[in-house]
Amino acid sequence: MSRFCQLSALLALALPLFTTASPVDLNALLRRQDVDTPQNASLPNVTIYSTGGTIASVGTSNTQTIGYSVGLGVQQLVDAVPEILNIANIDGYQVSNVDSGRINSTILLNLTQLINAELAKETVAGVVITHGTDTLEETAMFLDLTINSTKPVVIVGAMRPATALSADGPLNLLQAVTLATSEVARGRGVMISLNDRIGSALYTTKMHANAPDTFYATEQGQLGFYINQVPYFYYEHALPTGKPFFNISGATDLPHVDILYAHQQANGALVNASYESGAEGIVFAGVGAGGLTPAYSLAAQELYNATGIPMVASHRSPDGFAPISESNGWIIGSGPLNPQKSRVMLQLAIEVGYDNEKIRSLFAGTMPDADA
Ligand SMILES: *[C@@H]1O[C@H](CO)[C@@H](O)[C@H](O)[C@H]1NC(C)=O
Ligand SMILES: *[C@@H]1O[C@H](CO)[C@@H](O)[C@H](O)[C@H]1NC(C)=O
Ligand SMILES: *[C@@H]1O[C@H](CO)[C@@H](O)[C@H](O)[C@H]1NC(C)=O
Ligand SMILES: *[C@@H]1O[C@H](CO)[C@@H](O)[C@H](O)[C@H]1NC(C)=O
Ligand SMILES: *[C@@H]1O[C@H](CO)[C@@H](O)[C@H](O)[C@H]1NC(C)=O
Ligand SMILES: *[C@@H]1O[C@H](CO)[C@@H](O)[C@H](O)[C@H]1NC(C)=O
Ligand SMILES: *[C@@H]1O[C@H](CO)[C@@H](O)[C@H](O)[C@H]1NC(C)=O
Ligand SMILES: CC(=O)N[C@H]1CO[C@H](CO)[C@@H](O)[C@@H]1O
Repeated sequence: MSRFCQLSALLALALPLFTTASPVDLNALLRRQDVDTPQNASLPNVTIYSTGGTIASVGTSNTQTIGYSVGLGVQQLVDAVPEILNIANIDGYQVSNVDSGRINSTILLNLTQLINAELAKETVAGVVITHGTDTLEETAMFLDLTINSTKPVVIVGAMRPATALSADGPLNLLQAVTLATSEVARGRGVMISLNDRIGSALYTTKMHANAPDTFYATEQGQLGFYINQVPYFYYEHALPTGKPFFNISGATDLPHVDILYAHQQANGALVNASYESGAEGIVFAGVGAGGLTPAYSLAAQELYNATGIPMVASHRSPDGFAPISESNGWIIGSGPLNPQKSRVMLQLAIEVGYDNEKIRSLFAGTMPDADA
C-alpha cells in the first residue's frame, strides 16, 4: 500500500487537498509512480491515469454533491478501494488534477502518447483513465481515435464526490480496473464505464447534468453490464462501423475547431467570428437532421466560398443522423456523431492533413452499413 508514497508527497506539496481547482503545472504532475513493493506475479498489471474530476473530489460534508473541489490523487483513489489490489497490480500516473472543463490538447496529447507506449508493453493488461464526467466523452472519443491497441482502455468517472453519501466513485473504479483486466473486453476500443454500464466511446454521452445514472449510449445501445462486478458483453468483439485510427505521434497541439449551436434566429456573425479567431474548421450543432437555420447557413456558405475550411453539420438532438451530403458540397453531414464528437474527429482529420473530400468520407464511414 505504500506504492504511491512518493507521488503522494509530491501531490501534497503541489496541491493541498481542500483548495478549489486551479490550473496545474503539468511538468510537476506528469509523473509515473515507481513500483516499490513486490508485485503479485499471478495478477495482471493495470496502469491508472488520473486526470482529476468529481471522482477525485472532496466536499465539505457528506451531503454536498455540487460545488465541491478537485484534490484527491491517484493513490487516494486506490486506497479508497483496497479490493482493487486483489484484481490487479496497479501503477499510477498523475496526468493532471483538474475538473474536466480544463482538459486541453496538451493533456490529451500527453495521455495518448503515454497510453500507446504503455499498451505496447507485454506486461500491461490494460489501462484505466479517471476523468471528470463533464467532458469525459470528448477525451474518450479522442483516445479511441488515437490509441492503436486491442487491450482494454477504460475511462471512468463519478457523479458524486468521494466524501458524499453513496459516493459512486469507488465501485466505478473497481469495475473499471476489473474491465481493464478482462479478456472479453479486448478489441472493443475505448470504453466508458460508469454506474454498472459499459459504453462505447463513439456512442455514449452524458445525458443528465447531476444524476449518477447519466451516461447512456443513444440508440446504438450499451456494450455490456456488470453482474457482481463481472463484466458481461452483449456483443462479440466489434468496433463501431467506420471507426478510424489517427497516428498523431508528431503532433504538438490540435487544430482549433469551434462548435456553433443552431437555434431560432441564430446569429450569422458568429461564423465569421469563429474563423477570425483562428478556427480551422467549424461544427454546427444543427436543428433536426443537421439544419443550420438561415443566417448560419448563408454566413457559413460565404465563409466556405472564401476560405474552403471544412464545415460539418451535426445534430443538436442526441439521437439520429445528419445525412452525409454529396461530394463537393460545401457542408459535410456528421452522420450519427454528435457535435462534440464530430469536433474531435474533425480536429484529428485536419491535424493529419485530410482534405474536405477525405473528411466527408471519414464521416460517411460512420453511417451504419446498409448492405454489409
Ligand atoms: C493545458 O493545461 C495545462 C495545465 O493547466 C497547461 O500547462 C497547458 O499549457 C495547457 N495547454 C494548452 C494548449 O492550453
Ligand atoms: C496473488 O493473487 C492470487 C490470485 O488472486 C491470490 O490467490 C494470492 O493469494 C495472491 N498472493 C499474495 C501474496 O497476495
Ligand atoms: C506485471 O508486471 C511485472 C513487472 O513489470 C512483470 O514481472 C509481470 O510479469 C507482469 N505480470 C503479467 C501477468 O504480465
Ligand atoms: C498499429 O500498431 C501496429 C503494431 O502493433 C502497427 O503494425 C501498425 O502500423 C499501427 N497502425 C498505425 C496506423 O499506426
Ligand atoms: C505512429 O507512427 C510512428 C512512425 O511511423 C510509429 O513509430 C508509431 O509506432 C505509430 N504509433 C502508433 C500508436 O501506432
Ligand atoms: C463575414 O465576413 C465577410 C468578409 O469580411 C463579409 O463579406 C460578410 O458579410 C461577413 N458575414 C457576416 C454574416 O457578418
Ligand atoms: C458559394 O459559391 C457557390 C459556387 O460558386 C455559389 O453557387 C453560391 O451562391 C455561393 N454562396 C454564397 C453564399 O456566396
Ligand atoms: C505530446 C505532448 O504534448 N507532450 C507534452 C506533455 O507534457 C509536457 C509537460 O507539459 C510537455 O513538455 C510535452 O510536450
